Amino acid sequence: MSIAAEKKIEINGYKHTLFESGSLSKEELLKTSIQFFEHLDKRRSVRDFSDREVSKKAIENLIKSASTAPSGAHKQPWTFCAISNSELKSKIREAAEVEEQENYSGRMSESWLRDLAPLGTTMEKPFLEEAPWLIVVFKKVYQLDETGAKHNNYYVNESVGIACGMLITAIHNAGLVTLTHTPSPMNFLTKVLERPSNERAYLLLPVGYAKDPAYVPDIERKELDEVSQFYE
Ligand code: IYR
Repeated sequence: MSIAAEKKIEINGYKHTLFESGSLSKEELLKTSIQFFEHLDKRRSVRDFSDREVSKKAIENLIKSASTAPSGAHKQPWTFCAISNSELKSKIREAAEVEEQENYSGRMSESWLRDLAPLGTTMEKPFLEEAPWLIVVFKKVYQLDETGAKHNNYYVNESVGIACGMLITAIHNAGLVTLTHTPSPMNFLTKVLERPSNERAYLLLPVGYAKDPAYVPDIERKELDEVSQFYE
């Protein structure tokens, strides 16, 4: 039995609000955790997109989901740029392929290329024009205030990485597909999208429906005992 708790209180002079969680029974916990795993286990990186439209509203909701991620000192050091404009998508494809040409024909090691071979990736990136939306995630390495003074953000890579994971999960949950494209180096995105000097491109996610049919590499995930160690 718990006592009715106050909704708002002060701790050390700072406002706090009651955390309301939906705690589950032991059985419900097992059921929902396995169901969520089975749902996430269906996610695959897909490179072939249908030209079926995805509404702006849906993309906004996906970004709102990603932006619920935890971040260092709650700085939320990210900007999600959502692009459906065809000219911009073509510009991005062109610039990404210039970099990828360099990557695939010299910058990447032989062993890296061998590791990628089963995934069928090449320097050609048609999905950058075919997907109805591209989401380019930028990290904010620092924040500028009204006076132009710089303020630090904390654990920026960790924070933005977590937000990207949540974005990928939201995309999958919406029945859409994506892949994590990391054109390297990515600074051309700052120019094409005219981003401010405190932002650096972090990840590019094309978003849309999968082409029907679409094929993905026939690969397996590691088993639980290969990715975990329990200390009881
Ligand atoms: N950035 C390149 C190469 C690439 C690298 C890895 I590691 C991948 O898992 C997939 C691709 C590209 O996007 O093609």
